[in-house]
Amino acid sequence: MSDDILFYHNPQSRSAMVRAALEEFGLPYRTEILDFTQGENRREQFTKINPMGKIPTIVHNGTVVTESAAIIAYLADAFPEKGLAPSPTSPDRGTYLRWLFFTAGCFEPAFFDVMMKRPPAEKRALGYGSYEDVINAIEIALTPGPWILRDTFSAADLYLGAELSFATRFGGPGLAENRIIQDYVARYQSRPGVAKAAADDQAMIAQWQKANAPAS
Ligand SMILES: N[C@@H](CCC(=O)N[C@@H](CS)C(=O)NCC(=O)O)C(=O)O
Repeated sequence: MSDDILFYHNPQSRSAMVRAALEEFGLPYRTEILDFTQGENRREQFTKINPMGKIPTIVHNGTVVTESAAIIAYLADAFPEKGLAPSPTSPDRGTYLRWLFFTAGCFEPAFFDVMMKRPPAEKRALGYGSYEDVINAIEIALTPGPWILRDTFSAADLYLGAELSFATRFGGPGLAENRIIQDYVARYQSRPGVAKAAADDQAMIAQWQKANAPAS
């Protein structure tokens, strides 16, 4: 059993959010790149670790953790000295957990409903509500900011900031003009670890593109 963090990654995927978190935590980790075009995430070697064949996935101390939000929350608890999660008895713990779960359970599906032109979730029947309601709730949570826990940056921001960056990049309706969200995204993206991870991932993507460019 190794206490290294083994990180399954592809820079063109949600695992970029976890790489940003790992860099922001300042944790050493080993990266295993999975090439979707080669079906590497669907090979038995990986599906015996994550039967969903999805990344991000980490293995730490023999435990497999999947789901971006769970991985980020796990790291914050596993490395409390990094100060990125309020303790279980802190009054901030509820707010912290609330927005981690809200981002995964409400923001993501509502965002994909609008992007994939699926009918909006009925308020009562499905657990997450409309895109407009979800965005409104996030705006309230980020006011006055600057972070979910006001002046304290936490792992909840590592996840919400990453999701809102991703959603802005993919053209989530109204996000580019939303001052509250854009100011928050800019603060998230200028965190040193987040910026380093983005630069490293961009460099890896550029290298792949160069390697696969048709010979001229
Ligand atoms: N619920 C997971 C979603 C992970 C996910 O869907 N990852 C995609 C990349 S963004 C993936 O691995 N897709 C490969 C596949 O399904 O074959 C999370 O939040 O981490």
